[in-house]
Amino acid sequence: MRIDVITIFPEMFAPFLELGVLGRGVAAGLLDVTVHDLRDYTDDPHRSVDDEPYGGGGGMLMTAPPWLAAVRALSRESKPRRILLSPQGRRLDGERVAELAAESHLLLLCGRYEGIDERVIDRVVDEELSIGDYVLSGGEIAAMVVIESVSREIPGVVGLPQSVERDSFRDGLLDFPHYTRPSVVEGLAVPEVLLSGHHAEIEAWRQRKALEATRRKRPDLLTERRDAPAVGKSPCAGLEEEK
Ligand code: 4HQ
Repeated sequence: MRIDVITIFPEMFAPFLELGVLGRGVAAGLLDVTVHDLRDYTDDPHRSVDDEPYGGGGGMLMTAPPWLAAVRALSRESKPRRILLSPQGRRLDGERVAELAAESHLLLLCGRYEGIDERVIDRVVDEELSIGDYVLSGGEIAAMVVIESVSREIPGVVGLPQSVERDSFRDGLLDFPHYTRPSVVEGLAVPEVLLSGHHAEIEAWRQRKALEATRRKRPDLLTERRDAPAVGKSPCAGLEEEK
């Protein structure tokens, strides 16, 4: 997968793209991320990218011409899905992440200031995408959230395929609790079943703990599930007595 990013702060992306799971995926050529400086698409000596809003109101806006030039220049060889990070966008979730991972080329637009001239959205943006209902100072962190979550869906980026399958949300449930050595921490012992070597029992325990955690911490995930099992066949059935 190819991902291009347009920003006035390209330096923000360097350690993010070099380190950890993503760094390995990039180094292995599993995804090709290129970060572009919006100012390279200006044509004035000051390389300016902002101006005052028509109608007043204070603050500064990003002007349209550098964005139009940058997006068009980066859409020449292939037709990327062009995404503006914005609180006005549809909210990102695991389902959208998986859909974006199926694209061959993404172009992420990171705004700053009070936002971007609306005509950029009219002309060269396919969708606005939000990472949550709060306000950031720029789209860069939001773009990193998209890159990191999407990259994990690319085969080979995450070491063991089973760690992707097991993750929270994969089956619509939160993760089960995890334990490693030492076996006792401040008087708290590891649940016995995990030391038993009974793989079927361990699997059943993990499934039950995942359901319990979801019901307790994120009950909304159980009611929102598209594949929500019919009443009676619910995976939560029988949990009530345990409490
Ligand atoms: N932004 N999800 C960039 C966000 C945001 C979000 C506010 C986008 C500022 C300039 N982006 N502008 N939430 O808060 O994606």
